[in-house]
Amino acid sequence: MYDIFDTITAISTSLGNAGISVIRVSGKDALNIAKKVFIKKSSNDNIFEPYHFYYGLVKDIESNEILDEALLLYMRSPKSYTGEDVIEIQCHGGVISSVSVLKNIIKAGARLAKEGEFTYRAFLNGKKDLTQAEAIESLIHSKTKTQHDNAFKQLSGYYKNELDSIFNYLSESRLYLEAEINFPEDVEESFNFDREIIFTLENKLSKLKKSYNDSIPLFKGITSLILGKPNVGKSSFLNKILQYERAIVTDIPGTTRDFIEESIIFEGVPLKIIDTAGIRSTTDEVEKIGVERAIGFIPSAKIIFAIFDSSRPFDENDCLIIDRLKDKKDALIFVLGNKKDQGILERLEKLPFENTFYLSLKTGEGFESFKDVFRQKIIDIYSLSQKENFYLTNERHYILINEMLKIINDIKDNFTDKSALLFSISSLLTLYNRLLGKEFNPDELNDIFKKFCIGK
Ligand SMILES: Nc1nc2c(ncn2[C@@H]2O[C@H](COP(=O)(O)OP(=O)(O)OP(=O)(O)O)[C@@H](O)[C@H]2O)c(=O)[nH]1
Ligand SMILES: [Mg+2]
Repeated sequence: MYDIFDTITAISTSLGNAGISVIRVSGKDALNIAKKVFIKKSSNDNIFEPYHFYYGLVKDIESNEILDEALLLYMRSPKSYTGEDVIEIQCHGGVISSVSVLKNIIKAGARLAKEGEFTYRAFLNGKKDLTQAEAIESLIHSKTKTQHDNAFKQLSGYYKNELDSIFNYLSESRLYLEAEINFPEDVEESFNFDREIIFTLENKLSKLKKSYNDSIPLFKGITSLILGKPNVGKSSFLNKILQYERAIVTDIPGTTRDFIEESIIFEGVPLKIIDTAGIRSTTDEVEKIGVERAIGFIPSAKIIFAIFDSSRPFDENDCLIIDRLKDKKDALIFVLGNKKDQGILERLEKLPFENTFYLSLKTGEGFESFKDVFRQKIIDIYSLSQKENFYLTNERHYILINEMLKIINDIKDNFTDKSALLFSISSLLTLYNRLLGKEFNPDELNDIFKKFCIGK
């Protein structure tokens, strides 16, 4: 694993054209390095008070060349992100400034940090438990508000806040039970274990376990299918959502023959959206496979955009699609009558579906009001507006919580056998400690932090 005694440095902002860039230095030499590379403008001394910003120049420690104008902030151990002495230098953005400042800091004695190494140190120094350290990665990579809010809850110590008091009780219980079993003659009163605690714990963990399944669409994308007969505007719809010409659009029915899958955040909602071949009976072998594939997606779809050309009368292909969808209750179905610019001949209201819209993908008419309803429906169905929801999203947490639930099942069968109870409680405590990283194996830690980027 990483060497924890070196002083490490990295550019912590993303490298590119930006106003400023922040270079972080952490470790016992951080302050010394600051003194070597930075000249204060306000005075000739090189005293840096913690938690003060200093304006000055960064100079090359060998040539004395001025590399950039910058601000420097010193955070003294243990009150810093990593728990060590930390220096942050804010220099100009752009590759040249930040890289030259970084190289200079390395010349002054720091080593380039590895992936997630700042957060790794924060974890080792007790600044964050392991679930909080993991939350940093989720927070940085969140693409929707829900993902962000959830990561933030985890970062704020969700697991500890929810579970610590229960595990403190279990930890105490372990001591009492050990005493009772090992030194029965010294224990006057038999320990009365509070069974309710186990049921409360089971309740909380079951909720977390369930939230993992609920989180999959919201974090990995809701499977969304675009269906319709040929030429109704399915690929036009895909392109409109993606905001670029992803799929070929022509007036030849049967243009799309295979399916096209894309991931997109649409109206703040992550979708795995699939455009399909137009559904019709056909003798063309290739098109037939395309149609079968389109139909094959229906069972797993959670959102369906059923597209019709409402400027023409429905035909048997439209009816076939309506028939396929009318009993599908586990998906949110949007019925879109496209080509409104050519008039409305066929009324969608008579169909057995709730959400119907007329629009024109050509002129854009009707698309905004469809988007408004889409957003509202998704918020309702996936409880996105409920701030108190927490989703377990991490597979490592999921595995540990499942193991805990298995042990709880054993305990529930046998509260009276004190040795068995002690054994189960000890196992629960071990699992909890692994969740928070109070107990860990180095390989597992390695796997967690190597997924981070440099600078975090
Ligand atoms: N007038 C009008 N034409 C449209 C509209 N939307 C799409 N079109 C046209 O309809 C034709 C078919 O559009 P596509 O998006 O390729 O339709 P599709 O459903 O993907 O067709 P297949 O891939 O063949 O199944 C193209 O010529 C589009 O330009 C609309 O709102 N109004
Ligand atoms: Mg198409």
